[in-house]
Amino acid sequence: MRMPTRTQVAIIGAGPSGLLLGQLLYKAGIEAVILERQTGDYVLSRIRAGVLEQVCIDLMDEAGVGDRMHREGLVHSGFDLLFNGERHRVDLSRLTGGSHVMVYGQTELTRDLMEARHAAGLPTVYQAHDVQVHDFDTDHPRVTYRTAEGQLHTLHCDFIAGCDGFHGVCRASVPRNAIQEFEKVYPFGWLGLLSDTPPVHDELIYINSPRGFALCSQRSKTRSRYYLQVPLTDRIEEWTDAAFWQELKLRLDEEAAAQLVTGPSIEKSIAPLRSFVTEPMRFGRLFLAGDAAHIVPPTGAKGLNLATTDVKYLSTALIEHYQEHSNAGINAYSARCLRRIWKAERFSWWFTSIMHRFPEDSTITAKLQHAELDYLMHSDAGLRTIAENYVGLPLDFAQPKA
Ligand code: RFL
Ligand code: PHB
Repeated sequence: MRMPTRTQVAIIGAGPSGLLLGQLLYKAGIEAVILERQTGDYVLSRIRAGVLEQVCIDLMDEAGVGDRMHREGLVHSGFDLLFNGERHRVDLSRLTGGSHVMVYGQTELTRDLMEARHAAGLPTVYQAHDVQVHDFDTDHPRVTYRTAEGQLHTLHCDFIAGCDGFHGVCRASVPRNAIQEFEKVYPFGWLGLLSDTPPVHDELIYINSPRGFALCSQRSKTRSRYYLQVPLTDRIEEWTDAAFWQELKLRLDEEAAAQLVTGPSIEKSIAPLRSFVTEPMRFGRLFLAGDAAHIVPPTGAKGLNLATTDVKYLSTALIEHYQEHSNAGINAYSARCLRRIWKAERFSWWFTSIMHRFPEDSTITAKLQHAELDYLMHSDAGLRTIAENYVGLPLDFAQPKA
């Protein structure tokens, strides 16, 4: 491939944020080049999110890549909460006037976006090493990188989109006095296991058990995804499949434990839990989007969904810039995103706090968690507050009128 030397938007990172941005810009006739550190296969091997909000579903449609998601994704109109030995259903559809979520793996969503980009012949440089962003505080930003063969290239552009995840280079390139970071690291992680076994239940089950949190999720009618809260000191090599299944059974109710089908793992990994927000999210002509700007603990299933709404605000702003010669969206980008992000951060932190065991917990804490959950499950206002946050707040929620 001939390496492009100039584009309108240089996108760093080919995860869901970068690929979706590329696709929305392409639909609007705006050029972009994506630079990705890893290979495409490596990006697809990372097992992450599984639950899409309506806003994310709509964006996949807007990007023209929603067909397979609608065919193969599973519409879920509720989920179960298990605590104090009892299971309770949160009826998302009833509580939100008909909304639902879609179970469709991040891997599949990423594959659909990658294939659409490839089919349209749009430029993506995989294995772009040593990416560096320059001069984003001027009107002439540029990005330098080395190809897999070691050649140094420069890409000139109008804007840089930092879609390069939590460990990316874009946020790290911002002068320390221009950025504020807010962070909370939780004293446990999630051990995840993927297996080709039928899910234990047709909806997700979130579990607060005396042995710690667990989650029964799924990718399809034949593929399950389970998680266990584990101490941060646990090492993945120490968790055999047999040990995982045994521990999961101990955290389930009797009915679910009796129905659990076990099998060999396809993937197993431990993820730390963190709440993290960067303010602001725009620095001259550099924008941060997705995990590059914020992290939520996965309990609320919000990370990928937030990433896609950042991308919606960013693509709208860039389209306004090019088509209407207005910088209003660009100037409002950071505040718009952050207003939504903090609400998802709050929900994810709160849901994490009432569902997990914390090392410092005393015996009263579990009792208080059960009382809160019991209250929520028996109050329509309580159920509604969980449901409307879980299905995702509308894009214009609490946003100032344009
Ligand atoms: P990504 O997916 O991390 O992609 C960033 C890309 O940038 C590349 N990159 C670079 N490229 C060039 N040069 C550099 N210097 C670079 N540095 C990095 C990386 O290789 C990568 O390809 O960020 P993005 O696109 O913002 O997407 C965010 C989502 O991946 C993330 O928020 C979700 O996975 C979070 N998440 C969930 N979100 C949901 O909405 N619903 C869920 O059910 C859900 N479950 C989860 C989750 C995350 C989890 N883990 C493992 C943290 C479950 C788990 C266990
Ligand atoms: C997942 O299926 O990976 C998943 C589902 C719901 C969550 C987190 C992860 O809250």
